Parts: sequence; structure tokens; C-alpha cells
Amino acid sequence: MYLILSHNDLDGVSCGIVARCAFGAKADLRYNSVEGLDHQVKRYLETFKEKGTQADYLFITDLSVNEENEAGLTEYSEAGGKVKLIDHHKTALHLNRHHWGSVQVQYDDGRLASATSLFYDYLIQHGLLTPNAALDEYVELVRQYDTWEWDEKGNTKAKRLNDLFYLLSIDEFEEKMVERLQRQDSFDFDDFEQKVLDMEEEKIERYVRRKRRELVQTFIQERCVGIVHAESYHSELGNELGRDNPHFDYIAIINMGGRKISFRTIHDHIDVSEIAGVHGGGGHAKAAGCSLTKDAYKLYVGEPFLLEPVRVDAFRNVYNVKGSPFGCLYDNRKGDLFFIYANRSEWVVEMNGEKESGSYASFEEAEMYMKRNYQASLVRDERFVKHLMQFRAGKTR
Ligand SMILES: [Mn+2]
Repeated sequence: MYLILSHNDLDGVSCGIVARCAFGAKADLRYNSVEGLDHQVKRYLETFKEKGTQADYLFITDLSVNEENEAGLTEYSEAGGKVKLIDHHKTALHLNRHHWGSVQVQYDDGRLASATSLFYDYLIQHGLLTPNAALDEYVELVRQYDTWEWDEKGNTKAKRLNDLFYLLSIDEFEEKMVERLQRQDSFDFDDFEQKVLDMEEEKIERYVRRKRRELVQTFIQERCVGIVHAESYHSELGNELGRDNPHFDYIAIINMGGRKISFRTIHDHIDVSEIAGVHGGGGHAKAAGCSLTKDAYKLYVGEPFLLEPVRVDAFRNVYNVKGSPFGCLYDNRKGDLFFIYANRSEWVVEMNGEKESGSYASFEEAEMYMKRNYQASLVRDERFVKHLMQFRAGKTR
């Protein structure tokens, strides 16, 4: 029996799927949350001590273990137990000091690795799985989704695979994929799945639009944070809210029911796994998470509770458009007016008719300064035109 303990997301479950393709009924697949894995490993090691070996081979994929289990697995391995931990999170790199640890964040050619792609390579290299074109394509879709490479490449098939994963139960998804990957020479969705995925896409769009209006802005440990409460679609929210609001260093998504926080950033200079690490969590530079501890609750829920949401920038404007060198107009809830315009090669922010002291090399930097400090949003054309008319009247008078 091959025991595979893996993560319960698309990448983790796909490790199970390739294991099923390799080992058939001899694979025992168990999926865990990040928090759940250590309990599962601990229990396994305890039963091993009492009753001897339970599995011919133990694979742990897409997740890493705590210090206690690290010691336990080493002991297990020294006692003759066969075990391999295959992961791609940089927070697990220290496990490479054990011969049972195999953690790789990226390939030699610079592509980021996923647990599924690493495990797939491992199984092929050890003669345990015969590759085929459908599996190659499937594994690549999972890798692109898990590493966000799909987004750059515009590969929506990878995104849709993840959507399908969350539309079905894990068992159903696993069964459908295993059957398809063994039978076909390319990987595709069927007509029914295509239709359901189209509907899902529209549903996500509506959800994100609604959440956009619930976003609050604050500073936590000198970082500008956008906070939103949401139970689902964390990746989509993190990505879209982050892109709409580049002045946020990162987005924190609070799941009160699950007592968890997800952190997402679109910026290269921010590593959200460090921010999650402050509260005992972890993950990747651009996507990480932690439990909603008492301290985290105070910072991300309690203190910002009474803040008003950030107002959304007007988006149908023809005249008052961002980056126009003639200037564009913003206001905030306090009633302050802001004008950002180009003065020769510099960008300037004016607040209530007074020029602010700094100047900026680009419109984006000027807007970032204003949004971080004053939470202003782009006003609609009607307001802009009215403002210009008043200004004109003031001048001629
Ligand atoms: Mn993964």
C-alpha cells in the first residue's frame, strides 16, 4: 500500500490523482488542510510505533511537517520505513537536509514548480508511472494554476480547472480526472462542464464586484493593507482587488467562520509569507495564510471594524480619466478635493487647491501617495465638469 498524505487544494489533490494513475487501488489517498497534516502524520507515526509499518511507502506532498514530525519521520526512516516528502514551498526548504525531504521551489530553467509537477517527475523517473499526453497537459495546467503563471500567460484553462475542482467534491473530481487522464490523449472539459464553468465565471465576477465595495484600508506594521471579509474565491479577490488598488501593499481576506486569514499581493517587493509568519502561518511570497489568532484578530478585525469602506473609482468616465496630463479629480469621504496633473516632467498632487510638497516621476506614484494618505477616489465626469465650470467662473469673476 502507498499512503499519500497531501494538501486539499488543486495541487495537493492532483498529487493524489497522479498517484492513483501510478498505483491504482494500491494508493491510499488522504487530503488535509495545512493545519491538519501534522495531526495526521503524528497519528501515523504513533501507530507505527505501536503496531509496526502501515504502508510500504509514505508520500507527503504539497505540505510540510513541524519539528516534532520532522524528528519522527527521521526516526521512522532510520527504522526502515520508506518515506518521501515532496514540496515546493520555500518555507519547507530546510527539510532537504534529510534524505527523505525533496523540496524544490523552481526548475533550472526558472519555471516555478508545483507539488504535482515534482511528484509526476518523481514517479516517471522511478519507473512508477508511464507518462502520456493527457497527463502532461493536466500536470502543466495544475502547475500554471498553482504558481499563477496562467495569469501572465492568459491560460484560462488552468483557472477553469481550479474552478471545476471547487464545483465538485474531491472524490468526484478525482474519479473524473483519473478516468479521463488514463483514457484520452489530450485533456479537455466536456460540454456540460464548459457550460457550468461559464456560469461559475459570471458568478465570481458578481461576487468580486460586491466585495470591492466592502474593502477597507488601514496601515498595519507600516504596510498599507486592504481588508475584506470573504468565505470564498480568495485568489480571484486577492488578484482583482490588488490590481484595482495598487496602493495597497497587500490584501488581507478574513474568513471569520473558518478563523483564517489569506494574504495576497501583486507586488514583488512584498513577501506575504513573512506577514503570515508573524502569526504562525506561511505560504508563498504572493499568497499565504494563517489562523485568525487573538493578535491577528485585533489587528485585522477588531481595530479596523469601524472603518468606512474605500470608495470605488469612477469607471465609466470619458473626461476625468486617470493619468491625463491636464489633470484628474478625486475626492474623499471628508470632502477633500484632489487634483493630480503633470507639470513638465513631474506629477503633482493638489489638495483643496493647495499644492502638496512632493512631486512624482509618474502618475502612478502620485496617485499612490494620495490614496495611501487620503483615501480619495476618482470622481465621476459630472462632478468633474461642474468643478471645471466653477473654477472657470471663479477666474473670470
Ligand atoms: Mn502547491
